Amino acid sequence: MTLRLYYHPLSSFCQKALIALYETGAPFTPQIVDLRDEKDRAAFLKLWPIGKFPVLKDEARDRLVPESSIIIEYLAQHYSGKSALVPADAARQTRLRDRFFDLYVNTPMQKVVGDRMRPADKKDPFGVDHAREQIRTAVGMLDQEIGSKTWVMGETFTMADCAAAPALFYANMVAPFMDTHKNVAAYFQRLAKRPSYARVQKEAEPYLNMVPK
Ligand SMILES: N[C@@H](CCC(=O)N[C@@H](CS)C(=O)NCC(=O)O)C(=O)O
Repeated sequence: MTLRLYYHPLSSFCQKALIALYETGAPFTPQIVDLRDEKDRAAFLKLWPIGKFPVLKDEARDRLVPESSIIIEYLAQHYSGKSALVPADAARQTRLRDRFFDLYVNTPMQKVVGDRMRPADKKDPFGVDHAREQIRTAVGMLDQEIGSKTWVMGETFTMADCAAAPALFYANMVAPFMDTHKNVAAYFQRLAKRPSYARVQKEAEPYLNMVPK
């Protein structure tokens, strides 16, 4: 096994990379990192001092690949199998939509959840309101766009869908949209049935009670 994924099953950005790994069918060794565990944390920081996962290690090519989108680009280049995670004829549009979900859904969702873990005197209600507003804007845009499509880029499941699935799942917890945005709700139902994401969700289930309410 040449690939090793450093990750946590609950993390939305790790789930994004995991979906891509399951889509490609590339064999890999999953290595759970518990950032609350001092030893795990220190070992992970030694590997990638930024301290954010997912990180992929490719022993065969002697490469360390951080950042979920870069991991997916790497898989698309070297381990794509039958999947077209970044289709050559629509690469820029795919990347734009991947950025869209990371920057305007996933990151603001993290802001809202992260604020729940802050001490009472360190909360940032203004930032949280802004983050929720950003999610609502992004979901509204997606609702207009996704209507006639199966996946974000049309009929092909791409990196953009890998980014969308976990981002939407958690975003719905902090700025619910299932009852108000029917097209996004239908799209999320399709994502939930996609075997790669269904597997990721099943693996995350035992940890879901760790999400701060
Ligand atoms: N831009 C990064 C974001 C990764 C990220 O934010 N990961 C979170 C988990 S979802 C993390 O590592 N959080 C731990 C921390 O910040 O201490 C990517 O796309 O991989």
